Amino acid sequence: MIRKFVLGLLFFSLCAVSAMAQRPAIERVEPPHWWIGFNQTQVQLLVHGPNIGNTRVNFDYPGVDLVRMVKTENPNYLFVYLNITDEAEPGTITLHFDDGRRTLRYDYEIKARLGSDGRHQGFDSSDVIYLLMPDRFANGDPTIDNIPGMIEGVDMDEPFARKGGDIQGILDNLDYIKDLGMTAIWLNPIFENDMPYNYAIGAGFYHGYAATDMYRVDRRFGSNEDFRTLVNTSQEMGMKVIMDKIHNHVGTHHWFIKDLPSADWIHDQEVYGNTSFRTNTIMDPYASVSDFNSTVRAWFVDEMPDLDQRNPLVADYLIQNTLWWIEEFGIDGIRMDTHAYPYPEYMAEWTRIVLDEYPTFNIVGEVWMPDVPTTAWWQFDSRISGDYNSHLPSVTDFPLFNAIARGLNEDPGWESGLTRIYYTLGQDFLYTDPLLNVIFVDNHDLTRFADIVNRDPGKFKMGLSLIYTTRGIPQIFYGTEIMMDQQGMWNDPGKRHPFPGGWPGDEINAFTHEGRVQLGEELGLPVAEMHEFVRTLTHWRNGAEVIHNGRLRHFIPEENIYVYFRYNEDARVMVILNGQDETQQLDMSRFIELTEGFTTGTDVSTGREVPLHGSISLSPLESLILEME
Ligand SMILES: [Ca+2]
Ligand SMILES: [Ca+2]
Repeated sequence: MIRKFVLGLLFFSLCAVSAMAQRPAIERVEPPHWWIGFNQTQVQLLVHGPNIGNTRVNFDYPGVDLVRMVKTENPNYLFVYLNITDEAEPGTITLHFDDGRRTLRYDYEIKARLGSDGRHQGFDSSDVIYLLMPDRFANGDPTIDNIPGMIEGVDMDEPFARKGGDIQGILDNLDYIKDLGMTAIWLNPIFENDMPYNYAIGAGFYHGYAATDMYRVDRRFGSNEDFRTLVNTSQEMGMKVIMDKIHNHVGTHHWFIKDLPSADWIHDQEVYGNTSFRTNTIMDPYASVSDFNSTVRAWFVDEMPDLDQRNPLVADYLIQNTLWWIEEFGIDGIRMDTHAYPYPEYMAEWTRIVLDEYPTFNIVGEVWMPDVPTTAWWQFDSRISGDYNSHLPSVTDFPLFNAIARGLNEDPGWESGLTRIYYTLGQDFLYTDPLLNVIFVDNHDLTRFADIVNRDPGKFKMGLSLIYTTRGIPQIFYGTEIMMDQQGMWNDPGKRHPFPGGWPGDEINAFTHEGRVQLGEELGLPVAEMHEFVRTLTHWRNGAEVIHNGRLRHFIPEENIYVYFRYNEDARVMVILNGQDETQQLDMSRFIELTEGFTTGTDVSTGREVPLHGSISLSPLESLILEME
């Protein structure tokens, strides 16, 4: 595929002479507009159109200077760097592109910034994040299921096809998410993904990770204005919005991939192949160069060309694209996809700049690492990353997820069962700030938690109890609150079934209590009870400051019972997880260092009162979250 691009570029240069004669034109300028008042005053305008690279730009606008023009081997590009000083007033810069014979005009708007009041709020351990996949949550506007001129439409029978979920569907159900108590919404990517599909090999791009335009919401989800409405409405309701971004790759049908600015815009797939996914090679002191390249410079999949962020034009483009979305829509946070796959130096610089411009903002990097050291390496100011500082506040806590998924299902032993969770958390000294870890029992890439615990309600509640009460920022994947499972489908679409009730004509509407009761009867699962459990825990946690930032102290599991406390000067919570599928007695005397002076604990979800001294009886797989008095 790369060879084709290179040949294409060669063709351009061979035609350079005749191209000179062709009239330059402007088809696209990115970013579409910019602002006055960033710390980083320079902005790169990517100007694209036939032979625009054969022009020179000039303009006259008080407070704005031309820094430089950069041409690439493709004459259809001109990169114009402006310096927008604080002296500039909002308005329109008329740019003149002159090829020596004629002049093209382009009006470029610079705006005043709106400020961060009620926007750019960041997220932290006081939040509970609801993750949803826009194509799979709810179809609020069937009139945009199929867009003339876009490659793929809706096919409800094909698992890898689009299902028609959209922004209107999310807006229609914000009340539901709010009622659950969620304080933040993380959307899987909303960028245009106008990609050809091949369902036979599972290549469907409903998930949004193969952008074809990084300044436009996919029209099958809605418009950029619809996204603005979603952000504003969510924020007015007290819910933050976290946007999913990808800087490692775009889709093969991205407009700039179809007309590459330069061969070094992306990595050559014929040289580096597809990624090994071995992101440990980034910090492995013994990693070979070829292994590093096979991770960082290789393509994620055939449909996702790997961007070369060492090219400063690419780096500037991506950093500005981020600032544009934050400033334009006022989003509160970013979840950076495949955070470990671009050059780590670039990721650090990107993160530093974003947080420098937006100090109240937060970013979680998807660092899907197998263990605590390789995860902790990625957190800001890490003591174990040598000279490298990622600047990244939040990391995805896959080690804790792995410990939960294994620990709930295996026989207890010296380091297995709930002890696995205990050991994993005991390595928190490696993190700069484990309170900022995003913690979860599943997400869009993982087996549904209902399947992980084989639909066992006790284990299901135990996993949720854990992420709601241990350190970190809990994230709930849409449908987990109704025990949604994969219905025997063991690929990605199985993890992302449409939410029942989100589609016109759905027989069961699980957005309502009646629907959840009905769904539970049909599946033989405590669907409504689980929803109420999640709802109760979320609302309780929102008001429980001791869980947000209190200290954590835990005890060596005995008989597969894991006990820990969250405590501060004002409150104390005791969590007891009975990992055994049998009734057990728990002698409370071992916990006297934290129970002294308290007499009773009241379970948050059931109201059951237990004495904090003597011995208590635990039901099989019982989880207790006790507010201590
Ligand atoms: Ca739709
Ligand atoms: Ca890469």
